[in-house]
Amino acid sequence: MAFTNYKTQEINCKVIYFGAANSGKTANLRSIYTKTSPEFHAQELELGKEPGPTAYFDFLPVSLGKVRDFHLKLHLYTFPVRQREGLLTDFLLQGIDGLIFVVDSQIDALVDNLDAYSAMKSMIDRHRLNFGELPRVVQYNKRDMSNALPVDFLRHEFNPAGNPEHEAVAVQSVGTMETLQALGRQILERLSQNS
Ligand SMILES: Nc1nc2c(ncn2[C@@H]2O[C@H](COP(=O)(O)OP(=O)(O)O)[C@@H](O)[C@H]2O)c(=O)[nH]1
Ligand SMILES: [Mg+2]
Repeated sequence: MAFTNYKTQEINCKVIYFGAANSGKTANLRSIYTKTSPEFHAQELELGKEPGPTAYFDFLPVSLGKVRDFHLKLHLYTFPVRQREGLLTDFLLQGIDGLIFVVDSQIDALVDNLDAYSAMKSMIDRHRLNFGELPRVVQYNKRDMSNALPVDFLRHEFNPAGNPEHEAVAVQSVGTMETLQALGRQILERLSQNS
């Protein structure tokens, strides 16, 4: 749940990147880190040094700028998909304000994507979060790969509800900021409806 600190005039929101192992979640955070100017970095971060599966989770706090008189801070986490229950899952899912599902567009990754998508939905159900109401964005990543499936096909599988979506090449920082901004907009709309 978004946390507003009136003293420091900050709205803090929690955002989770879901997706199959190797879909590019850490690559998204790296890209966001390089795209946000240093003065907006709430603190230095230590993202996994090696590419590949993330053992625990990545965390990156970023500021998306000012909304009215408040600074919007997004706390970005990547969700290690092998982790499906337990304390870490509870901690990560508690109080989330929005989610980004990262699809690896490659044909060979389809089964892993489908598996991650259904795992995400059932985790959200188990934590009694309403999947239909959570601000969310679907990202079709790795669009640079020659074996990428057509977006129409991926949309049918991973975005049947027609939520905001973006194509991306996370390692080239293409589409990563747009994905996050699309989510930020939905989170703000939600906050203004509830206030
Ligand atoms: N070609 C290409 N490779 C990517 C892209 N995004 C991520 N990768 C690579 O895919 C691998 C897994 O990415 P990573 O961010 O570690 O995946 P995670 O397990 O979801 O955190 C790494 O080797 C990345 O360099 C992309 O858009 N295009
Ligand atoms: Mg990772």
